[in-house]
Amino acid sequence: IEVCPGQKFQVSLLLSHLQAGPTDPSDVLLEPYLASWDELVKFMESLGPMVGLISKEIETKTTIIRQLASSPEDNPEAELSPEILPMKTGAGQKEPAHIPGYRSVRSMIHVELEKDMVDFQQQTDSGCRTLLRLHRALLWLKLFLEKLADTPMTGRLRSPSDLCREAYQKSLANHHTWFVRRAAELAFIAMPERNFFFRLVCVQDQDELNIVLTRVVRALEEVYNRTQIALEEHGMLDLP
Ligand code: 1Q0
Repeated sequence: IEVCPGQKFQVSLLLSHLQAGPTDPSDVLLEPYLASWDELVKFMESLGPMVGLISKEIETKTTIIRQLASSPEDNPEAELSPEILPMKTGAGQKEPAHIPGYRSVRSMIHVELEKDMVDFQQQTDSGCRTLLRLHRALLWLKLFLEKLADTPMTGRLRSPSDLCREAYQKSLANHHTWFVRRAAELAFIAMPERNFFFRLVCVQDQDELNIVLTRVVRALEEVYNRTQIALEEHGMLDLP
């Protein structure tokens, strides 16, 4: 997969973040997970102000998890065992780059359950319920990219806008209020034509787009499936 110079969103970066996520045993590292979303936000920003609402929403969610991950007072073990923490080098600061409790999806689940931070009855800003929002959006993205990669044997290629709407109705829409579903309609209108995606990922035609997107979808799937299993095992697929 080529690196496109001068473009903000880089599909190669998205792919490498997604591939850096999975870790053993059946877990996903949070830092690359959130970095994948940073890259997707760059894509959204290239679509203009119509979808600004969505990139803001993603940034709000990633910021919540990052703040939890970097607040030492909420993470006693960060202070107990500073020697195992990756340190931000440079200024000689003793500030942890991230906290072990929020290293991965499973470690976050364990830390938050242990500290009774996950509310199964009402809405809070726990990392788990916040991750669940991003996780559901990842399913939408997977469905959308699968459809965009697909090259029908007969008939013409359908517009990304329609594919986007279909993917949304099968996934995220089920979790959104009426108002948010209307807002999503606006985002579908802003979805660019297929040629935009050729340029975005530096390919010439649909066959090449298929190759690139298939790789992204595989990486996405791995991250999605692992997160899904971890959340499911802890009864966290419906956190308010
Ligand atoms: C042009 C892109 C179209 C995107 C289609 C999805 C539309 C979703 C619209 C949602 C508006 C967001 C407003 C807030 C929603 C929240 O209510 C909701 C629940 O949170 P909470 O705290 O109230 O319980 N939040 C979410 O569901 C979070 C995620 C929403 C946004 C998901 C959009 C993901 C976009 C990814 C970038 C697409 C890149 C494709 C490029 C691929 C190139 C190879």
